[in-house]
Order: sequence, then C-alpha cells, then structure tokens
Amino acid sequence: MYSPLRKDFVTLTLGEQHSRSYTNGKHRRQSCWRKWKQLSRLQRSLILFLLAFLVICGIFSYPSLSEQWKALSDGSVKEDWVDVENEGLRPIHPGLIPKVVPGVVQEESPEPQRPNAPVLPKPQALKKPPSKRGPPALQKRGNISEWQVKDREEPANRREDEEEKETKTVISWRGAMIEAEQGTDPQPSARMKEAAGPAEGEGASPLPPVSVKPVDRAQAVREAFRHAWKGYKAYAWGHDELKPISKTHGEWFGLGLTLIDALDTMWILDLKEEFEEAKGWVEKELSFSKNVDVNLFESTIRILGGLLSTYHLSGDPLFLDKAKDIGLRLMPAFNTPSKIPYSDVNIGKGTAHPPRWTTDSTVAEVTSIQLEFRELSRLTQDPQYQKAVDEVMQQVHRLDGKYDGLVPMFINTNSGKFTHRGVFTLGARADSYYEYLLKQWLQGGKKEPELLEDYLQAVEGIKKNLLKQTSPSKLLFVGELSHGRLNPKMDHLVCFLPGTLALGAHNGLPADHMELAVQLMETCHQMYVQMETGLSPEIAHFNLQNDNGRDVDVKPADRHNLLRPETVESLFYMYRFTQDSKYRDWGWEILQSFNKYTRVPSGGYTSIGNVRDPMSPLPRDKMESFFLGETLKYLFLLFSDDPELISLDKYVFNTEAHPLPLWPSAS
Ligand code: DMJ
Repeated sequence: MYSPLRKDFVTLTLGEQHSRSYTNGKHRRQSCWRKWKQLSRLQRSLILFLLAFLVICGIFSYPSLSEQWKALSDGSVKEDWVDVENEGLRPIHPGLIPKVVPGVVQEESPEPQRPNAPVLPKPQALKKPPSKRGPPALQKRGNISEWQVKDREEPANRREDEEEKETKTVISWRGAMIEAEQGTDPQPSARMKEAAGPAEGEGASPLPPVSVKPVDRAQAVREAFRHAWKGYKAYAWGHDELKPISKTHGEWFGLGLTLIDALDTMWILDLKEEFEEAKGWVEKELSFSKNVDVNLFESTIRILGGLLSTYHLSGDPLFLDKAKDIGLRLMPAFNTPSKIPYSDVNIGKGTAHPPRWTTDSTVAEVTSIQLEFRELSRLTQDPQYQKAVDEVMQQVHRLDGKYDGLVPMFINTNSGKFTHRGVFTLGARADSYYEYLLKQWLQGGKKEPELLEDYLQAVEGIKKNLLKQTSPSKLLFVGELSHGRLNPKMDHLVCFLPGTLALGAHNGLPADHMELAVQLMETCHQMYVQMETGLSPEIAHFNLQNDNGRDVDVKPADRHNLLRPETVESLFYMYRFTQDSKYRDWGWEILQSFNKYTRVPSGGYTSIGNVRDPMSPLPRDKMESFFLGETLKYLFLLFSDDPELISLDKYVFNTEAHPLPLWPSAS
C-alpha cells in the first residue's frame, strides 16, 4: 500500500512510461483490452490455441510431477546418500562407494576416487558385546549410559541392519578417505565357539556343507603392506617417513629409515619385487657418510638391527657391509667419562654428545642396543662392539638406586649413576631395558646369569609394586610408581610385556609369568576394544574408583595412536605359545580398525589424533617407520600358519622386530 505522497513522488520522477506500472488495476485492465481489440482475428485465434494447448499439457503431466515431489518431501530419495550431519560438508555420492565382497580381500584400485570435499563418517554404531570373551562389563565400546539409552530406544533388529550398513560405508575425513572395512568378520575363536555351545543343528542331522571361503588374513596383511609401500614409494622414496595426506615426506636422520626398517618385513612377507627395488636403493643410494646427528638407540634398533636381520634372511653381504659401516660410525657415542653412551652421534664427523639440556641418557636407550652390537661383533669377529655394550649392562647391573629390580628412567653419562630416582615405569624410557635382559640371555645361549637374575628380580618387582586391578572388571594393569604412589596409568608401550613374559615362560622361566602374560594381554586388548575406533590410545588411565564405570579412560592429551606394534607383537607370541585362536581374532580386529581409520586411499597409513572419535579421528599425516618394520610384520606372523617362519627357538626379535639368530652354541 502506497501513501498518496509516495505515489506522486514516483509519478513525477519516472515520467509517463514508468508511471504506468504504479497506476491502479483498473487502468491496467482497460489498456490490455484495448490491445487485444487491436489484434487481427488470426492473431487472436493463434494465441487462444496456444493457451488451450498449454492447459491440456499441464493436466496430463500433473500425476507424475506430484509423485516426484512427494518422494522428495518424504525423504525416501535421501536414503541413497551418505548421511552427513555436519553443515557445510557434502555427502559422497553412492557411485563412489566401493563394494565390499565378504570373504574376499579387496584389491585396491589403481587410483582411488575421492570426493572433492571432505566428508565425515557417520558415528560408529556401538558394538553389541561379543558373546563370551572377558568380563561382562568390558564388552562395550563407548559410554555406558549411551548404551543403555540406545538399547531402550531402538529395536534390536533395526540396530543390526544399521550396523551392517555402516560397516560398508566409505567414510572420510580431512582430505583422507577411509575405505570400508575389508574382509569379513573374524572367525570365532575356539573359546568363543566353546562358550556358545553346540551350533544349530549339531547333534541332529548334519546340514549340507556350505562352502564359505575363509578370509586369508595373512594375505590381507600383505595387501596392507603393499598399500603402505605404494604411498612411501610415490611420495617419500628414500626418505625417512611418509606423510601420506600431504603426499610428501618427513626427515629425521635423512637415511631412508622406513625403507631400511621394512627390508626384512618384505622378505618375510615374500614381497620379492618390492624387496629387490629397496635393495637397489640400499646399494646405490644409501650413504652413512653424512654430517647428521642421529639418536644412538633409534638408529641402532632400526638401521643396524634392520640391516643385520636382512643380511641373515637374504644372505646378501651388501647388508652386512652397510651394517658394519653404520655400527662403526655409532661407536663414538661410547666415548664418555662413564662409558654410558651419549644419546646422539654425528655419523659424518664421528662426534657424540648428550641432548642440549642435560648430560643424562635414557635408561631404556642405553640398555636396548646390546642385541645388535653383540651380533655385529659375532659376525665381524671384532669384539669392540660387544665390549662397549656389555660394559653398560655390567654397570647397570651393579648400580644402586633400583627398587626391587625396577630401574629409574635416566642415567648420567658423567657419573654413570641413575638420576631422577623415584619414578618406576614399564613404559617410555624404561620399557626395553626389561625386554633386553631376557633377550640377551636367550641370544647368548642362557649363559649370562646376571642378565637372568636381573630379569627375574624385575618381574618380581613388577608383581610386588606395579600391578593393580581396575574396579569395574578387575582388569590387571601395570601402573607407574611415582615417589611411593601408584599412578594408574599405562603406556601402550607396556603392551610388549605379555609377549616378553610368555617368551620367558616358553624358555623355562616360572609358569606364573605366563599367567601374568595372559591377564595383561587381556588388558591390552581391552585398551583397543573399549575405544570407539577400536584403536588403543597412547596412554590409558585405569578406573580404580567407580565399580560401574568403564575400566579404561583416556586424557585428552593421550588420545593419539601412532600405529604402534606392542599389542600385536604380544598377540603374536601368545598365539605361537598357546595356539589359542582368540589372539588371532584380536589381531584381526586391530588390522580392520587400522584399515578403517588410518588407511589413506592414495597410499599409506597415518597416525591419528583421537581414538575416541570415529567421526573425527584427526589424521596426523605421518606413517612411522615401525608400522612397516614391526606392526605389519607381527600381524603377518600372527596369521601365518607356519611356526617355522622365524621360529622363536631359532631367532630373537630385537625391539624393532628385526629377528636376529640365537647364537649357534645356544641350541
Ligand atoms: C619402536 O621403535 C620400538 O618398538 C621401541 O622399542 C619402542 N617404540 C617403537 C614402537 O612403538
């Protein structure tokens, strides 16, 4: 409605032609009629005919248009699209979703298709508790109250349908599309089958056999390795680490760390072509004559250990030559007042030094280089390497400051004494000290009693001071003793312990070591299954207070997963020594979770920042060399049916999963 004033204003400003638009309806009708009358009869007939034609078309097309409209408005079309809840994100068109055929390991397509925009996955459905394994309260992933609410709200069959649908959905985040779970459900373990009682039809007339091809789990590991290698080859060849999302590399020492760490894995997985290519790089490109600072421990376990083990498996002297070269270049680290080595060595200049802020070295680092240097001495018949590392062990054996066989985390390179006494852990900075006590004893043919003595005393120290059970499910864990108080936290790194304890028991050490191994293995497994992604956090905190809560809690700063090997390493030992197929099933679940949340379509796997959030696991864009050196190797050996493939009665694995022979006199 216009006021008279406004109408005047418009009329005056726009002039005659435009003012017409603002005159009233009567005038408009009169002028239309006048125009119509001015048309010829033929023109009028044509217009009327056209109008009639349009009206008839409209009447005929109405039913189909209304159907389409109805479908759009009741949501049935939406079901063809991945449901995306986050604003601003586009759904993946169903055409991009690869089909997963149960029972068949999917071959990767040459270049995966990916949507232009990042898409978040639907939240993972909380899994129903597996029927039998473990204490009942442990079978849930995620928050218990969420479970109860869900149970009340949704009919069971609908949840099952949705779960199945979700496992086949392609999910992606932050530029990395994650492919649907591969393979099929794990085969039920012997124990699960036992607990489930006789199968349907058992005891009655047998049903005709159904031929279901079991998933070849070892083959699935080879496929995972190939996928990781594809990324490394494309974007990081000859460099230390793959950054799979940014499709580039990261450098630590600049020595092709991933390639060297992966050599014996390729040999064991029988990936000949890949092995030959990598060997070509070692032959032509690898040079240790570089002005670079390397960490003594890391380069010993990954490079020296990797080269020595590849030499043993392949028999190719190239690898021994390279091992000698790096071994010799690392020796300046031992030139310290105490003979306790410095942490860092410049392998080009032949100089060594501690970190800038301290003259301490880490106890685990100086006591977990022995297997490699001892083996180098044996192969070269040059005693200097063994002499240097044995000296360290002898000093640590005699040192004050242990607590029931447990060692502090730091040792001073000037005084040769422990520092920062009062904190005792089986995790970072102390872990592989315990592992190498046992393994050196085995390597040398069980002939060095101090090593065994220290190991046995340490296990007693763990039992006496560090073990505790959670309140809800009585899960046994190894906590940290900090100035007399037990801190209920456990690094994922501690999950090497079940495997080491089992290895000791297999070699005649007390049977209760094996019992402890079984219980700790269950705890490490729960550190995976109680997380929403099925992947363990870097550090778990255990519940000692609330009987009804969860056993495993995670602090925000500890939610990452670096693709670490310790749990699958222990699963491998546990399976070899018990043949209980549940350990294989647990390993299979872990591989599937890696495939679901860490696999990057263009090649490679990435560490993630949040194991609690399947919708946003936060890829960190880094594939650690130990994923190929250790994690995939242990998974493959876990699933391999050949117990002679790296027999544990012939080889001892170093802490980076490089197998070294038990010395001949040992057998
Ligand atoms: C590896 O380098 C070795 O296993 C080491 O003993 C601990 N840290 C990583 C894997 O987690």
